[in-house]
Amino acid sequence: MITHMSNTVPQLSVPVREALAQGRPVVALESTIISHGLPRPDNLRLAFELEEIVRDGGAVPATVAVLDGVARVGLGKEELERLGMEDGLRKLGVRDLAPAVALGASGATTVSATAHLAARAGVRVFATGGLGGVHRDWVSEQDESADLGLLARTRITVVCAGVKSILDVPATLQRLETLSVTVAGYRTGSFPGFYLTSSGLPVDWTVQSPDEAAALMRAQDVLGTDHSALIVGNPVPPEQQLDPALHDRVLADALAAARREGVTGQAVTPFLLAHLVEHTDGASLRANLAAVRGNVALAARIASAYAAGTS
Ligand code: PSU
Ligand code: MN
Repeated sequence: MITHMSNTVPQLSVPVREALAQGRPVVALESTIISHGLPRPDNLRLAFELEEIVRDGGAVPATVAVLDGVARVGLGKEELERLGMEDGLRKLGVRDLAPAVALGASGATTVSATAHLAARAGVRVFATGGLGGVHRDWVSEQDESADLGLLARTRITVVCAGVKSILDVPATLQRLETLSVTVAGYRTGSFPGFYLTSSGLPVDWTVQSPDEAAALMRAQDVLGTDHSALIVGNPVPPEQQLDPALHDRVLADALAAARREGVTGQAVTPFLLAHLVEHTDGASLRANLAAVRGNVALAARIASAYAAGTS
């Protein structure tokens, strides 16, 4: 039962393989947000919609997952449907990839696992909602997402709306500085706040256009700092953000509930996100969807600008 291991790892879909071979732009998309981060049936609808947004932006979508022990970059319709509807899919960080492949498991990939597989396939740009990071109770729990360490050693540009606001955002930005991961705001001098347009914290660099982001990536390539990621923080438009007062109030409840119910490990992030959706009457979901859509559209433009300048 280990025949799948003789396949190329990761397995590329035909459109992704052809686009990469011809130097055309490809955008990687993560799958944890589909399987574990969003409620059904919005999740599956979004999976298809995000691929369409990438195509509209002139790039080829490459949703990443591990299905029946095969690590895949680029999924077909049935595979996307499995991600959106199948019960019992695992949440796979980068350390889970080898066991999932060796043991024939199926799961959605987090930012860390998606970035790893995408970079290995030669995909340069990746879009998600919000990155994982340092959790608020880090001193007692030591809970820091594997996303950060992986981005410190992976050649990929991640377009995101900052890090999830359930986290300790200042500590996360500090960790990114320590890890030497480049962070730039897209047309903003402040780090986006995921559901909120701004986290209230500054970023050192701002890019004003996809061309400027692509120029930054090419500078990483020639300087040899392309062994680590570029994080492009793309804020949700102010009119689509979650009301900041509501956000702060419900988030405090969610954190207290997680503590009370003893939620730990990989379960923490999905628990908090679901709690916010429920207790904001879906307003957090709408802000989350708006952020992801905007990030995917921008990622397609950055991937196109980068491909245009390097071919
Ligand atoms: N952003 C979202 N929803 C999500 C996530 C990010 O809008 O569900 C996922 C990403 O896959 C990210 C993961 O990599 O949460 C982080 O989980 P953890 O904190 O357990 O590392
Ligand atoms: Mn964690």
